[in-house]
Amino acid sequence: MMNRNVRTLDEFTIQQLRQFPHATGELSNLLRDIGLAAKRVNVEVNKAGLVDILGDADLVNVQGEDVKKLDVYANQQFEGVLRHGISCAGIGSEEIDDYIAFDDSVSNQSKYVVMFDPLDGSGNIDVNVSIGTIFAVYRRVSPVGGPVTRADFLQPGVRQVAAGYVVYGSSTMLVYATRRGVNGFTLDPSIGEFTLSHPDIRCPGQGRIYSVNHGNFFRYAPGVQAYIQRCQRKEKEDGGPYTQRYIGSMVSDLHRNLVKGGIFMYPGTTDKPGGKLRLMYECNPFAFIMEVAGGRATDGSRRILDIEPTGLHQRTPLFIGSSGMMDELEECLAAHPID
Ligand code: P6P
Repeated sequence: MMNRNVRTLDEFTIQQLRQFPHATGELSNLLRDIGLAAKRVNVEVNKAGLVDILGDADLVNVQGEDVKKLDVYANQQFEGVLRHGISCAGIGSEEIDDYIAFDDSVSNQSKYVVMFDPLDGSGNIDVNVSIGTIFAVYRRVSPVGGPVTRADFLQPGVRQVAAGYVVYGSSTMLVYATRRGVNGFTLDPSIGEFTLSHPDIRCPGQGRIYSVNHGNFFRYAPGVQAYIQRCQRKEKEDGGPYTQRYIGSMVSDLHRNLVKGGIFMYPGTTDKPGGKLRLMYECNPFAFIMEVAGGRATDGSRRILDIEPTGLHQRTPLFIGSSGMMDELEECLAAHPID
């Protein structure tokens, strides 16, 4: 018996559209396009161990990292649906040096640009750890009708119209946020559709999970070390004990902490003070999602969404999660100021 109460991503975005009669439907179309690309990537991720799509593609991306074939495939899928859709004027991608202006008569009429990491955590592909896609949607600042410009992409995260991620895990989920809320959709293989499974996701104000790479502990600032040790000392009467969970795949770590509550940290280190994670297509999207869900995200001193970007691929330290845990982190950082 078909459960007609279960809404697909398409039905949900159209229903959202009906609440705004003056909306053009472009954003709904864009989110459905992203859902289509995610379904195609999911097929390949699920069979990655069976076909010759594993292993290096003998390519190196702009980050100087070995590009896995699945990275290339995922990038092609997301670029393809956005280029051939009617709702995106151009893209920026972790896999591509510079932004791409689609610059055709239809795309130039669109008011949105999209930045994405097509397959984050791809170093985990060969060991079957969950990986993900991360995306951010901005309204272009250049005039509709012509090709997009660099200024359309170098906008602070606070100007995102929507942001989301896909986690290719034990089940495949697409989670996206607009200012109206965060909603999660689980792919139902029996009908090949993303179906609403996590309506109105809220991040608990307190959690008991802290996520950080302990291997870098002695390269973190004193305030970060102090907070980590504060987490380790938590007892029942103080909201603990805490547990340390770190998968090494940002989408998986952040999805868990968003739903259950927790804090994720990728701090700067003595050798890499700027951190590792990318502002435009990793940190900004998750910061937007987390804030809509009631959490917070900073680089240790500034709100992530307020950072004025200077480059498509710039890195930033990231502290993100439950608001109460972020408050405690900031107490530790303030008590150990970096001179
Ligand atoms: P580390 C994966 O390579 C990634 O970009 C994120 O998905 C993940 O959170 C982070 O790097 C893990 O980095 O240095 O702790 O292995």
